[in-house]
Amino acid sequence: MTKFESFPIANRWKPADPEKLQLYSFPTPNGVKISIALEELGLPYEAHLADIIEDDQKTSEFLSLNPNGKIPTIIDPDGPGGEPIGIFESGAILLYLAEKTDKLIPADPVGRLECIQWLFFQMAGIGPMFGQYGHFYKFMADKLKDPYPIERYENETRRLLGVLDDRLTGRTWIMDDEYTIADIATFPWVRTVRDFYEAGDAVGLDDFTYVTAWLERCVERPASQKGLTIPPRP
Ligand SMILES: N[C@@H](CCC(=O)N[C@@H](CS)C(=O)NCC(=O)O)C(=O)O
Repeated sequence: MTKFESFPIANRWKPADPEKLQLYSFPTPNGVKISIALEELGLPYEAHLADIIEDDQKTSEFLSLNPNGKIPTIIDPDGPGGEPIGIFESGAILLYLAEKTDKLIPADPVGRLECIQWLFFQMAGIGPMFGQYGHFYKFMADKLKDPYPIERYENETRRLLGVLDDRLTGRTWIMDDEYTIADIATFPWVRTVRDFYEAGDAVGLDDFTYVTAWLERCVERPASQKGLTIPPRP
């Protein structure tokens, strides 16, 4: 049995090198978390474009790996016990990669938990709230009869930026001097508010001076520069 025989997704997006980790993604804030982490770690991988504009993520092959029908997903041919493993949910993938390599996560148990806590803060707070904000602010503003959805998510986005700003006060990275999966999970979403939703002024991003300085530090890392464009848009 080949390593990928039990993964229908690999029939649609065929691995060129079955020894490499396979990433199925699109360059959105959730997708680039994984390419950025893989670039930081220097793990060999192949990136396949699952085009969410074309609904690739709703095909039976994609759903066989992620029943939730969303990018990103991975297959690591060298999973636990040397067996291949498929994983979905960007936070779970980041944690898996950090634990597999013992990198991008603090080694001490308390720091590790603190890092996981901030990872979950992104997954449960920043990602869903910023995402809803962008939906209403960028894509639905013309159609809304009521200002409530934009107000609600704008206020929540601002509040969450305040929490992040407090955390980053006097710190280089979310986990002090250690760059971790918590930073990698979070900065693409802040960048999206500024650059894709073009909502920096609306949320008062410049008032969050620790966040904006940290965002620049994150973005200018060579792994970020590369990972932010993987896989390339069609
Ligand atoms: N909680 C999920 C969210 C994934 C997600 O929302 N992915 C979006 C792109 S950023 C997607 O696949 N959208 C297409 C769709 O919903 O059909 C994760 O972090 O992996």
